[in-house]
Amino acid sequence: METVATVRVDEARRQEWHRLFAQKMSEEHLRRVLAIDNPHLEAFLADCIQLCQPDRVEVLNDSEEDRKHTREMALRAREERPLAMPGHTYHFDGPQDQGRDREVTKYLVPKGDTLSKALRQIDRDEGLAEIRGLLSGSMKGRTMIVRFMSLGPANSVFSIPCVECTDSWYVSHSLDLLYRPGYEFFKSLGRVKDFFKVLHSAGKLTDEMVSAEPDKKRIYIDYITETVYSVNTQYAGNSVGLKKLALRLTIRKADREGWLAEHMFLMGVRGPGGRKTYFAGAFPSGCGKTSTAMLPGETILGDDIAYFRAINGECRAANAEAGIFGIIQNVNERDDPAIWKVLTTPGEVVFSNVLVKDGRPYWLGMGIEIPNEGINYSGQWFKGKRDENGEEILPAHKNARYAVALKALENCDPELDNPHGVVLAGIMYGGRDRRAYVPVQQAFDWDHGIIMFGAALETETTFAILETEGKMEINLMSIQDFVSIPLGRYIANNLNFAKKLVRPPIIFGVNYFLCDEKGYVNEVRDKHVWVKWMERRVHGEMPALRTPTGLIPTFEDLRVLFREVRGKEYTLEDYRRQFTLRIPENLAKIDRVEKFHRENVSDAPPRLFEVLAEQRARLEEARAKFGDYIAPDRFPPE
Ligand code: SPV
Ligand code: MN
Repeated sequence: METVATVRVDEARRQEWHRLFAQKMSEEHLRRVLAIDNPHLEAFLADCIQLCQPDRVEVLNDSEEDRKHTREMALRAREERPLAMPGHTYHFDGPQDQGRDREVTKYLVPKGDTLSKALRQIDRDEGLAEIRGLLSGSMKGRTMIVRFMSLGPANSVFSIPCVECTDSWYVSHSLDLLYRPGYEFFKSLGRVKDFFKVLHSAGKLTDEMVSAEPDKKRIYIDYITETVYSVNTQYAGNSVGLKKLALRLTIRKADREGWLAEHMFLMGVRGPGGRKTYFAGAFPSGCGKTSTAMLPGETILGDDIAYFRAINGECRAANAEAGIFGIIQNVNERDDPAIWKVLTTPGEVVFSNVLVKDGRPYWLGMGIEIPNEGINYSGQWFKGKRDENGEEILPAHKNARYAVALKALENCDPELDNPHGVVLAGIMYGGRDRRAYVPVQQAFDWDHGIIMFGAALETETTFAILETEGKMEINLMSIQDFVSIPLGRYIANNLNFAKKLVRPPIIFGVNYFLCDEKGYVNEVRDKHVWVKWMERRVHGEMPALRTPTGLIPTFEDLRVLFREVRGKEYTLEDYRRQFTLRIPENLAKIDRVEKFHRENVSDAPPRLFEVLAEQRARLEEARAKFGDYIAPDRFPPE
């Protein structure tokens, strides 16, 4: 089968493609393609056109005029509808298209190549035949929109040029909100071959303008040609190829080139004297990722995907994206003032899968009474409505989202587009762990942090059961779904990265979910205290106590920080409740982590098992001396 990679470019073929483009594009748009002058790009566009057979092709550039055109077309096509607030719109995905779809997202693997068993995959020839069959003629009667974007700031060491062809104006609009424009960037690149390509078609649509054939939804990733194919889906995590689909390609690219692509936020944390220190953080969904990045008074540089490069011995970090596609559930005025403001004042926002009534959007946990009827992704909705399986349909989907540009936020960090990124001082990993890890601790060194907080990152799959072991799921570095290279190799790349750095970022483990018999040992906003402590630690400013699992804050420092940050009196009782070392729970965690890696990560680096064994030995030694539960104030200074 002929695909982009196998096309041999000769001038006669180029002339044929140009004639094809001329049939589908306006003169101005044809000129835009020719101005890039890249036969590899032209081959991709010609392939998309011949395969999907759109009536027209629009090639958009970086201009405000084209952004406006996309917004207008999304409304005209009824993929989005206006809300009462100026600039706000809403979009629905079909009932079976409300999230990333692991089942139908697969790697295309050529014969003779192997990927980790844990990754969903399909033979490349078979998969290409299937998805190209589904895409065949899918844009008849429609417009194909060609978008050029840059992952990472454009014209920088971080940038990855991307082109997405789609028949969805909602997808085009999402690209504008979430990524940096890349048309001029493409023009500056010459005839490069290395760029990411995405071909998306929403497929057949219902009267409500949602994908009508969810059983034919497929999302296939061809790492050989760095191409993503997506069909019969609209949910942005499946259709905006630059998000998690491109992340899978990026992890392979970073592996080849010796840098890291991570599922992390980036934030600036204020310290004494107004200084600002940059942190990255990895948390599985629903574990406090965006709320950490959005802490009031701090700045946000990114909320989902970060690139790290070693440059002159420094770890420099940049956001792959320029916007937020955030979970809206539980966003409320008290806990998330910055995002609340954007969602309730004029400006460009796309809401998806919320409830709409009288031109206003509603979502779960917004802290305001939700109407008893309205429209949502199920159509006309009323309280008590059930789906065909008899399940009650909630007013808004739990995975309802908002898309906004980061620049719309008051707390957006001014370094967002710095082509050199920012110097990263710290990294935090956090899961949902009721039993073992203390709320915050610093790793002894890079390897200890990468293994004990990153590779050992666990999260609870059910919230109900406290006692039972085995309800924890490992989601290493919170990126497991997207790791497109062998998992052990990915861990080894993380371990080795520090060797290129003079002062590697300090690694911390956080746990916002520790419980005792009375419930959570912390309040939601206590995380701000931990973040401030980390900021002080990376500047060597507060002493710590040395426990078998990491370095923890002293009671005295926390008293000061709780007063400063939260205006709260912090007691020795609070401290002991939160920071008592639980030896049996920590040993059980090590057992689970070791079992996971022995069973699932055939190429796990030997260092991983050494670090686990060292921590086990430290815990056993402490137990022999002090018993199973050790109050924090018994540990010595570091
Ligand atoms: C996530 O689920 O981690 C997201 C949203 O950031 S999605 O675009 O669906 O990946
Ligand atoms: Mn994410």
